[in-house]
Amino acid sequence: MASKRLALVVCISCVCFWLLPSETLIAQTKPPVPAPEKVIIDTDIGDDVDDAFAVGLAFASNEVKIIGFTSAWGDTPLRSQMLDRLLCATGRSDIPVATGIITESKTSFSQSAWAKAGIERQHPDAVTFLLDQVKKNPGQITLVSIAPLTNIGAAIDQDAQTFSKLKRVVVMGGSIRKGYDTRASAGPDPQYNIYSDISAARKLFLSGVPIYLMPLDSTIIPLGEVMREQLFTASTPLTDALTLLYQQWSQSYRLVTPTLFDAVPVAYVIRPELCPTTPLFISVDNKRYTREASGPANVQACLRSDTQQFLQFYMSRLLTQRPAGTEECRRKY
Ligand SMILES: [Ca+2]
Repeated sequence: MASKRLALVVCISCVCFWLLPSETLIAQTKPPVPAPEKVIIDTDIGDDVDDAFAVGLAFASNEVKIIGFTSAWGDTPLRSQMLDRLLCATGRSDIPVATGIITESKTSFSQSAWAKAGIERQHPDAVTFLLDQVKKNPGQITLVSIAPLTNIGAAIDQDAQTFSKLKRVVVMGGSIRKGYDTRASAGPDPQYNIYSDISAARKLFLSGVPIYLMPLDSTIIPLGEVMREQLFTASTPLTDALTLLYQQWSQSYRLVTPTLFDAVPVAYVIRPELCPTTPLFISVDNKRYTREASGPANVQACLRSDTQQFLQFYMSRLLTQRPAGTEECRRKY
């Protein structure tokens, strides 16, 4: 009996010995998984609802590692409070939130009721946070800008050399050949994120940092009723939050169909083929337009996107994610 057991052990050892090299070989031949892209998201979340939909896409995507949020424009402390609540609800309270420069804003903070139900606390300064993170990760950080550019202009003023060590800035902003009215004959318009702080926008365009621009030309992507219903009945902590934010936005702005402007730059970071870019030289004129001019390219601009492809990608991400907050978080809110 003992000799049979010994024979079995020897046999298993032999099998393991012969399996080991092939498993090692498989491990060696697997394509390496690229490291997640380090991103900071500068957002005016709470006014239009597309920022929340954009943040949702980032949460649902392993290709990005969010190393922080900076709140931008208007009531930035309340935006930080809103981000805290959203992070808690989705189990992402590990992500730092920093508060940007408070400005006057004529835009309604449509989701303020949801934001105010969050918990007030002190946050670090956004400009300092951004520059500190760039110093710690030179050449590695993608700044996703989905708000007026005030924090970015201030960061350039404070330390242009450090700012230049960003890997790139991916911006929702501008209007090159098309505007808010998407008919080709209507032409471009001054765009909100640019005209709200023209001085800051000019500083960014002159900064020398690689800029990937997602203007109105490629970001007017409506989220129609059928897809909204799919999202709003998915019953995940993220989609539940988006449902309430959508309802507050819809009631405040008297609108039904949101446009996913800000989700496009986030999608671009994850799947650049969704928004192919063209090199252009862009400047901001005195009438607040982003104009093409002759000169060495200072941006890569996405002038056209495929709405159906984008929405297919977006919905597949949002419908398969399952991030959930902790019990402590559920008690807090
Ligand atoms: Ca925004």
